[in-house]
Amino acid sequence: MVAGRIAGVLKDPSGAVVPGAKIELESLARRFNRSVETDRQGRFVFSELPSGSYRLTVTASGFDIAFLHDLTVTASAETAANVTLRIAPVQVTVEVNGYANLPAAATIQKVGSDDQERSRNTSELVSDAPGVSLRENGQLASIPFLHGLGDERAKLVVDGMTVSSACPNHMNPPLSYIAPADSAEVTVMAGITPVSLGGDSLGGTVAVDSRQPVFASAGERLHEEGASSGFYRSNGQNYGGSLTDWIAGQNLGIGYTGSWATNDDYTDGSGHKVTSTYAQTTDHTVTLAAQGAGNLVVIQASLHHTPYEGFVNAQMDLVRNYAESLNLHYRKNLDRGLLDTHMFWQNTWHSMNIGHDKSTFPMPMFMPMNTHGRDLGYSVKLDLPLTDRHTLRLGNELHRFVLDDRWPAVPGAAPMMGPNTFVSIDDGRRIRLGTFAELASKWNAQWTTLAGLRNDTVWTNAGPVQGYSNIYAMDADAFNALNRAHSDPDLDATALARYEPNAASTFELGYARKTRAPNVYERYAWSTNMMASGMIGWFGDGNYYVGSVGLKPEIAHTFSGTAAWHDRARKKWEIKLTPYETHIQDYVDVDTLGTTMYGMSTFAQLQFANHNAGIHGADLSGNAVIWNSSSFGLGKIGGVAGWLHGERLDSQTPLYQMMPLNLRVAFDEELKGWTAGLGVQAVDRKSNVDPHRFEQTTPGYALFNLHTGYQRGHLRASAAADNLLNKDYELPLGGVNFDDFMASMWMSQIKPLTGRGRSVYASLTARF
Ligand SMILES: [Cu+2]
Repeated sequence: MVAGRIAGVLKDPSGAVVPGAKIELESLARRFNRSVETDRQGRFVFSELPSGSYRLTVTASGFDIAFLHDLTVTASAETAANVTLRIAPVQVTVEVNGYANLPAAATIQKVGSDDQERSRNTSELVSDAPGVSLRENGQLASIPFLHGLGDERAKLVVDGMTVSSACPNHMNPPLSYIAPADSAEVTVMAGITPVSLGGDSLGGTVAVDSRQPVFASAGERLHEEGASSGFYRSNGQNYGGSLTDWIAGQNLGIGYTGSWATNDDYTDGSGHKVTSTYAQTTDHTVTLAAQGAGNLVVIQASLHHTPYEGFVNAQMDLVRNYAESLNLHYRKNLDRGLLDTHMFWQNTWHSMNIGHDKSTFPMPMFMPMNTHGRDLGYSVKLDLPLTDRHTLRLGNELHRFVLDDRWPAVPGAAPMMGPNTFVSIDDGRRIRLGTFAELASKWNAQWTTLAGLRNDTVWTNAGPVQGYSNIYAMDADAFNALNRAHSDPDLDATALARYEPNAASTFELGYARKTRAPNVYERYAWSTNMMASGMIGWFGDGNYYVGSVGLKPEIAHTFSGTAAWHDRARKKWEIKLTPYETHIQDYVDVDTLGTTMYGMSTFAQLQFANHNAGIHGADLSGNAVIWNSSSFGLGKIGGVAGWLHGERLDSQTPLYQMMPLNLRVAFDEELKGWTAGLGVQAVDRKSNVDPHRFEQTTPGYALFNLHTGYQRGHLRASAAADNLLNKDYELPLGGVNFDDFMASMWMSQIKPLTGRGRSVYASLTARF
């Protein structure tokens, strides 16, 4: 079999050629993405392409984005793809969807410099996707919830790597290891996920990818691109910057991305300073890439250092997190098909104690806690077009996570906190081997299906433990006497059928069975001592958590449908509705061991336990071009609404942290290098609360923001005002303000965490 190619010339409306434009090619049958730049004569070529259907995206500054849909490549032949661009005021960010291998409800977002600048952390890049809500978790990594299932119930993949939180409070989740400045593309699949992109998760998948390497084109000796950027936010004195540079020949490239950001505590809408919301972080990534003869190799080496980060909704703060990682990506275009492999390693040193705000409260409790996590894994995926209609996808992956969690003795604090080291987790292991097969089929112009099966076998274990002293001995002895090794062979299945009766509508129905085995803390957090169990838990609720060695995996059955209507070119308007229903067998919830009162507040000591649960809801999203003319520019409106209800079935009580009805609407205008927008976020009152965790209701609220930007040549300036009206509001997924409770000497009524008051923002970016 000989591969085919696509070649073309890019021109502007006057017929002049356009050099230096970015041409991206995506396969409609598989997850495949390549990009080149047009040469001095406006030419571009993609060679060595497997037969199949492709979509071409053209991005050139000063022009509207152009698409060529459904380019067919056949063996040994050249497909012509000549494109004429349309003048646009500024480069726009597009959201495209509807690939044969992604559900219709999925969104792929190209991250623009505007998105990078305006996101405090990488999780915020996904906050506008349908089905997503964010839980506050420090300043560096909010936690995405997909259809009410978040944290480790959602799969978070960064450049093909899967890493685990090496912390009993999940202060360092996966998305904290990629800075917004390094993020180029975000894929969000809430609910149904193809087995090739899922595994060991229930709620869906968020994949964040950094820039694909761009090599010099035929007429170019060296290709260089880069950017430097700085920003300032008034609320909390948040400022920072980033630098990225990439130099490549036709076969080899090297690049660097670094970013740094710092912030102090923010102030809420009532003028109250919210303590322990400070943070500082630095990221460095060096990338090496090589290509040739249908092969692509990318090696990334990263260092992430967070010297401190406060956690207002936890008893402890992060006092140091240092992680180093290596990621190797190898892709080969086969005569027929595509081989895609990743190998990765990450080493994380994480330390907690009370930080500089909590240490000023009355009776501060110093308590060092050190965790060390090691992630090691690989993935191999093979796409094999069987016939014109069917593509088979096979894959195998391994993720090995090893964790130690030790709390050194505090001098003079025996027997509560000495004389020995408290061993919270000793050599905790979670090893997962996943294997899948998936068949993507395009039966005719109207019908496509996707069917997949996967097995993930998860082995967990942990070594013997000890407490600070003999007062912990009963629990430690009982734990050490247990057989702690588990193996959970879990089966996932996905079936999707899509019907596109015409170019203006899409209907899709899907079913997924998804499983997640318990994490190391859910099984092996062993102490029922109040002080020790108060250190465990990633819920921001102030409660006390104890593990359960016998915990079973969670199994979710999800039925979901999507109906979408759009104009034929998918450029002017779209409206999309996704209702869903999930039944979760053995959802890892809690049983109450006891309750305790401090002053005016009540807390519970809870043990992880399996209970059946159900979540149902719907997402509605839409966007439309309101006007598009040379004198008025481009005006657009977009909105996302989400509603869901989650319930534990035996007690008929609400699940913890279910986002109430919420709506986001944004109006944006672009004219001659200038952009401006107005956004509204409205959230209903949270009245369905989990009684087991003493979750509190939060009132409804609406937040307004304004933003503007101006681009001229290589320079871009932007400014924004968030929470314009300085609304005082409580975060429905923010947990409690534990700092205020500590500051009152554990006497006050604990309250939900309040959100940021008005903040004014400015940034400047130079591209070179
Ligand atoms: Cu931590």
